Amino acid sequence: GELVEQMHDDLYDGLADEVAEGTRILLGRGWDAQRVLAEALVEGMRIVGVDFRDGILFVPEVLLAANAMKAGMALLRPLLAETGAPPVGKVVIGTVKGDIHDIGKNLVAMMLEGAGFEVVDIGINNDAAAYLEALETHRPDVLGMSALLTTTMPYMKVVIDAMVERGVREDYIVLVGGAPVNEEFSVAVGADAYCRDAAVAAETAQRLVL
Ligand code: B1M
Repeated sequence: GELVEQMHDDLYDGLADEVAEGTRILLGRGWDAQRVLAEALVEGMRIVGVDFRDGILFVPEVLLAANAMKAGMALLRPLLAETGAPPVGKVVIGTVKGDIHDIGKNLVAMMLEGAGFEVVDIGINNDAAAYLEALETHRPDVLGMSALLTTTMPYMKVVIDAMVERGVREDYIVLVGGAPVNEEFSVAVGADAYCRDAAVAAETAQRLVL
């Protein structure tokens, strides 16, 4: 409706308070968190992405839009992450070296929490040593890697090769995702599965861990 379109505009304009307010109103109308996320926030960011690609928006504007999206996500987080279930496993997740995109990864982390996983988020721009160190420290069941750039996604193979070299590849389920990643790529780099979106990531992690 009108409010959702207004939220797309507010996200586009980087208006964090307005996006947060719109999120609150939709929740107040009884929308579930998934629907607010998909129809208001993710769709709004998709529109930003198109104009970014076409050179209508630039990095500073898109950063503001990302900030506004995060304001909405912060309100959805407790709803998406709430779970009655006992912990089903542990996940270490991070964005690969050279890549600072974190919205998709953050969403995946929230959905994994909602599916009952304990999630250790190691942030952005992780080199292979950082991933290996996190695996050793936290001993998760699953490693999740995110990449949003065609230039950074090959780094997933560097990380997996480093795991093989260290002799620990088989100790973990490796899931990969991000806009440029696909099934074929995930097979080529030696991951266990490609996850198209956050919901699929949560389902896949559950399926492979149990
Ligand atoms: Co960037 N950027 N960006 N950017 N940016 C893209 C990715 C781009 C497609 C835009 C475009 O041209 N249309 C393009 C990449 C082109 C390419 O590689 N082919 C691009 C570019 C070029 C760049 C810069 C190089 C621009 C520049 O500096 N000239 C630069 C690179 C910086 C760097 O990383 N070194 C850059 C910078 C930025 C900002 C900092 C301004 C900002 C990021 C802010 C932030 O994340 N904190 C930004 C943004 C916001 C985008 C777009 C517009 C939106 C990304 C996003 O958050 N989407 C993006 C355009 C687009 O994707 N259409 C774009 C929403 C999010 C919910 O979706 O991240 O796909 P997504 O995550 C999904 C799935 O992919 C999946 O689940 C998520 C939820 O369902 N998933 C996983 C993601 N990770 C997963 C991990 C898993 C599983 C599933 O593990 C198990």
